[in-house]
Amino acid sequence: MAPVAVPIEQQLDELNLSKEEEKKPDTADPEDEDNDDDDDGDVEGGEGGAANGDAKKKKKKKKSKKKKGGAAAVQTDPPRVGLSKIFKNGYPVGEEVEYKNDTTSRLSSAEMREKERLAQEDPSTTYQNIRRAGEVHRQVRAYAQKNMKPGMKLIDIADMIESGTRALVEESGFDSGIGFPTGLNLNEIAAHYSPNPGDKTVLSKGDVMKVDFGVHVQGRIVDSAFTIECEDNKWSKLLEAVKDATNTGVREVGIDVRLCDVGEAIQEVMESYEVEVDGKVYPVKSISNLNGHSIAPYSIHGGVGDKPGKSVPIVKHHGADQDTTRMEEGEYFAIETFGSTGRGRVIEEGACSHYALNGADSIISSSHQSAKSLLASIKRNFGTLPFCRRYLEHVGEKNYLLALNTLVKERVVMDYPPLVDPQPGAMTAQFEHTILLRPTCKEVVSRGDDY
Ligand code: HZT
Ligand code: MN
Ligand code: MN
Repeated sequence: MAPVAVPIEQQLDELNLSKEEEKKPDTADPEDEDNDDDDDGDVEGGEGGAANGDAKKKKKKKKSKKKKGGAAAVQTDPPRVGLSKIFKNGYPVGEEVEYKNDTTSRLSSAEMREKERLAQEDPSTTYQNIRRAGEVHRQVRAYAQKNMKPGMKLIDIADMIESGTRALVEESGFDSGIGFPTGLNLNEIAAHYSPNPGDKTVLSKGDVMKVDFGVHVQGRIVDSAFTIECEDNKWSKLLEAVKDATNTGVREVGIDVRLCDVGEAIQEVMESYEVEVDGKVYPVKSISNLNGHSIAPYSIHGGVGDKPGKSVPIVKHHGADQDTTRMEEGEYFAIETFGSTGRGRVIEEGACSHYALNGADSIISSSHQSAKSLLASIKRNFGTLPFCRRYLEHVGEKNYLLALNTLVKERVVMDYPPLVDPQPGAMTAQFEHTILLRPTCKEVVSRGDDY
């Protein structure tokens, strides 16, 4: 956007979004049509209905020149304009996809359309929260994709993503914020690596990095991830295989679809690829012990109380291992697949960064005073949302490591260590989308023009 660095305060000023004005939002401008607000059940084409809209952008630009009173705000560089300032009549709709075997034609069913209308009116089921989170994810990752460069510290990449998320989602207590720690997973690390305070790791030429971050609005979490290759293109076939596998998962999922059938379809596509690097040919394997998952309000793994969430396999299971559980209307899912040129199985290895309160059982609190007070802080600041060590520092905790380890030992807090393919030289990739199983169609809320 801006060819030379313009201070954020100046950019906000030019948009008439100085700090005072940010606090008293304009009333909705009925003429302001910069969102695709059509919930009339029509399915948009293959490319994301959300992140495109060039024709409308021109209109938006013209309007934004009118600076006084009800100006349609545009985004700054870096992104710091809260999305409620930009979208006043609803957030962009994700990619709407017809169910694969829609024999009863949910798309045109008056009953299903009425069900959606009612869902939209209820604050607990409205699609506005997840769509707002989805648009934050698209805008933040577009900025990250443009600005991540070799030589940058992972901690600065994480800060870039998290500062953007906090600003665009208008972080506020439990109402909106970061959904879970930013995963920046290099090479053989498939998931759950986030730099801890003081981490000196640098992104280097040739690195393959999985960027996995989350945004929530009223507990509705968008969980979406992509893979980049720093400078090189050696592993582009691996990235292509995993993107294809994830899109296969997105095509297969639906109301009454068995979880095991999604896994089988994903593996078939994933393992139809091989990649040649430096004269060596590697078959691509689906990482057999990683899964997609359901997502419930404030619950990234989809579990609610004692009830576990649903896992979406990415390999075929046999006999008793098959999960014949079916997906249901109204459910949210993270469809994520991981490919590897190594063993195709991950182990837990390395320093832990990701943690979350153990929501399942109500466990007796620690006897140690330091653990008790850390637990109170975790409950107050994160509730059931996952957090990392950097986020503990962000809320002012110091010298928390002993207390944190105590809570993990007592199983009050769960730890999620990095997940690594242990075969030497293994390369891994991931793509992930959040989808919503609406009555009329499925909506890929995180779809963009990038992936
Ligand atoms: C756990 C802790 C976090 C959920 C998947 C995932 C990143 O592997 C059921 C199936 C963040 C997320 C999660 F801090 N995990 N998606 N994106 N990680 S998971 C899981 O633990 S639970 C898969
Ligand atoms: Mn994820
Ligand atoms: Mn996930």
